[in-house]
Amino acid sequence: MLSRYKPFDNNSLALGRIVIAALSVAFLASFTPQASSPQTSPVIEVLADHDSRFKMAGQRIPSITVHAGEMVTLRITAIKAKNRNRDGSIHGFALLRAKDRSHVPGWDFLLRPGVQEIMEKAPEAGEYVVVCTVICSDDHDGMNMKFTVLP
Ligand SMILES: [Cu+2]
Repeated sequence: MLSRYKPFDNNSLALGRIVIAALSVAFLASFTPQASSPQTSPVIEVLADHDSRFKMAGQRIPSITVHAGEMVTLRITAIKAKNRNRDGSIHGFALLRAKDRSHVPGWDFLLRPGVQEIMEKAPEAGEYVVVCTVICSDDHDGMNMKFTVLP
């Protein structure tokens, strides 16, 4: 008889506990820092030039240095050398590991005439080399540059 008039029976007590638990989780979550998004590098300007060379302003020997895992933004200006691919690309920009010349997934871009912006996540720390993947001229084999990824 009495249980009928109890303000909190077992079911509503259990429900109350669940609500309190849920509120606590929400409350604590509001204080938990968000998972940090990857750092973004400053924009790196590269010229893929008509003489089948990569060039960077202010660098006699161009080389790129970034940090592992950061988002790298490249702004590449491509100017046609002697040849172009059937698909219209005039140079390429692919990343190889220096130690075994193996390709780095995601880092293989074909360049069209003009300016293109590319964003890609930096790979693990190490020494890499950028190579052109379009046979852009007789000098194509020399179209490469150093790419260093710091920890
Ligand atoms: Cu090239």
